[in-house]
Amino acid sequence: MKKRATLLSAFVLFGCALLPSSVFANKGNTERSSCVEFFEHIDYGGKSITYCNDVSNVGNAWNDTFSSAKVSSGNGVIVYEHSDYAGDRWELRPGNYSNFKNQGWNDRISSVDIK
Ligand SMILES: [Ca+2]
Ligand SMILES: [Ca+2]
Repeated sequence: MKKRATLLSAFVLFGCALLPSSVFANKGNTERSSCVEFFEHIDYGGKSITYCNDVSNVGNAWNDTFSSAKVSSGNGVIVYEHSDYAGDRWELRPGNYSNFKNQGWNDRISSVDIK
């Protein structure tokens, strides 16, 4: 346990040295948060928008439009079917998601919880 804690501390210090403090500010802790870039169409097509903080409502312009996404390294994100983190949820780990139809999530996302 002691070794694990030491390694974690080293990682956190290393991460803080490399990244601006604002990356950590949204959750008020030292965990590393992901950012997510959503795209209007599958295969990263159309318009895109990037979120690095929670969004309780993506707004009329983006509601039920996202069809693909890229999630940066970190703790991942959880997307919700409705605004205010309601309805069905889907956790996206860091990585690329080229077609939400594969997961039954095409044109459904209305809010986003950055982990
Ligand atoms: Ca779409
Ligand atoms: Ca929705």
